[in-house]
Amino acid sequence: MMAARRQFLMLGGGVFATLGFPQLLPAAPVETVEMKGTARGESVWFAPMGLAIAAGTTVRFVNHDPGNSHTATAYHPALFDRARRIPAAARPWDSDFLLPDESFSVTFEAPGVHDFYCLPHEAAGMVGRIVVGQPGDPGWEGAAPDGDDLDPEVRAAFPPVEAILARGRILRGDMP
Ligand SMILES: [Cu+2]
Repeated sequence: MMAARRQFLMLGGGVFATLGFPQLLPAAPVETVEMKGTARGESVWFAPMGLAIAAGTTVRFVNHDPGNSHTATAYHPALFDRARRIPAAARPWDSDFLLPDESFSVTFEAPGVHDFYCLPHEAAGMVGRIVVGQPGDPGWEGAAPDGDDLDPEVRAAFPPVEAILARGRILRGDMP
């Protein structure tokens, strides 16, 4: 009688534990890219500005600049008629304007180099690069060739793909 009751309690505890801790289930990976700026807005940037992720990772762009609105916008002809700088297999994406503390998430699937910019601050060098997977992955598409679409200062602001792959993430202070 006692044994049977103990067995019942243990079983009950097991069911409770399973239902009570859903966070123990494996979650899809999530990374954060912050939009930042100095108090008077002389300088604005993405942090990190270079990020290496595995396919299937969701990146959350969050505006942590109290003084400015920002966007995270993929370079793509469907968005403001820009030359494509994301893999052909990737869907174009655009956060639209994010007010301070607002955020926007994108899940990256296509292997390769995904370049993006902030609509009002591209000319100030507010651009970023996300590298999904690595060269040799099926369908990998490397960095887009530098066309006339970009000012030389903007081209120079993209962290090199090799540096992103080597370090995982590149912050503004890591750039030469
Ligand atoms: Cu901006």
